[in-house]
Amino acid sequence: MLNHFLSTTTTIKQIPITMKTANVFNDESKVATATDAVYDWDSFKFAPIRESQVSRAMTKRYFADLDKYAESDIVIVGAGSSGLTAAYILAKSRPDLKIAIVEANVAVGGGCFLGGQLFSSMVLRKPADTFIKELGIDYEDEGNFIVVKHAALFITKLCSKVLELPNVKLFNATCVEDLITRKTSEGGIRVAGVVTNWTLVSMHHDDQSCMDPNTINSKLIISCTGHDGPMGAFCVKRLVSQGYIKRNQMGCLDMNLAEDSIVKNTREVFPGLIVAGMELSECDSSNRMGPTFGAMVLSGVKAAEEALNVYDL
Ligand code: 48N
Repeated sequence: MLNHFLSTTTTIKQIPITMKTANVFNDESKVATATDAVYDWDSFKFAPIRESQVSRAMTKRYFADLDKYAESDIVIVGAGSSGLTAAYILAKSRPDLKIAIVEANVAVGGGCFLGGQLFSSMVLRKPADTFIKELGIDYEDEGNFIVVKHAALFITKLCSKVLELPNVKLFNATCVEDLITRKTSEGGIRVAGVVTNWTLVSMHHDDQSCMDPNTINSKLIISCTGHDGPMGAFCVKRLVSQGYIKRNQMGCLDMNLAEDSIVKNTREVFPGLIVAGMELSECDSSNRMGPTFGAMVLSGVKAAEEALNVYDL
């Protein structure tokens, strides 16, 4: 590739390069990578395909996943920093569990693609550096806290590690728009799954003819839907609307108080529902912490531990 670039560029200094030439399309034994392949751009052609093959390749797999995860062991609502951390810990420590992640946005990350405002570096207070080390991400050590050079580096590395695990399925651009509940033998109520729809449909139920939802049954929901955004704190707000729990809104910013209480209070807030990350502040009135993410990460770790300790999964 570089050869081609060099051969057509007179201004670039000729860099001596050794390129393994491999006919990347015909000689299977020598399938080169993009950096060492030499493409003959003049006669370049992709292998032929029919559009229906692409459609079937996508839909066959998606519907197989819908079928497989229609009964999940755990559903994690929200693929922000706390939700993805919980998914990583659970899926890695319990490869026997089926874990569905439902994320309303097309993209994962929630508030964690930037460090804060429009600044990209991400601050995590110790001991959250333990998780960054686990992911193998470089950081700068500033004593009581560490700095990852870009928040997107953290969340994309975490997401790729989660999606590489065979027992996880991310349903993105899909929103949890209600909860499945069941009466318990003691006469109470427990959460027993989620009700989902395409996010664009969920956001327009009032201005289009009804499009009914889909469902995922599961033993446990871990809700990490944050405090912000069009559906922030969804599961807490849904239980509040039914009068099952009280609503105590997020408190003002106090970094030290906020991070300690979010991690300490990560727990099952209702039978069948563990809440983690900033959604918790919407039921405990914890302070907000602003642009520091250590509590999100360790809240996700704690939610995973609570799930394994409290539930017979
Ligand atoms: O990043 P968030 O919003 O949530 P957390 O708790 O993982 O991290 C919170 C963190 O980013 C902060 O808020 C920082 C620390 N700031 C604090 C402060 O003081 O301001 O991710 C939540 C995810 C998002 O990706 C949403 O799209 C998604 O949840 N989501 C949903 N997904 C599916 N169904 C829903 N109903 C839903 N609601 C939100």
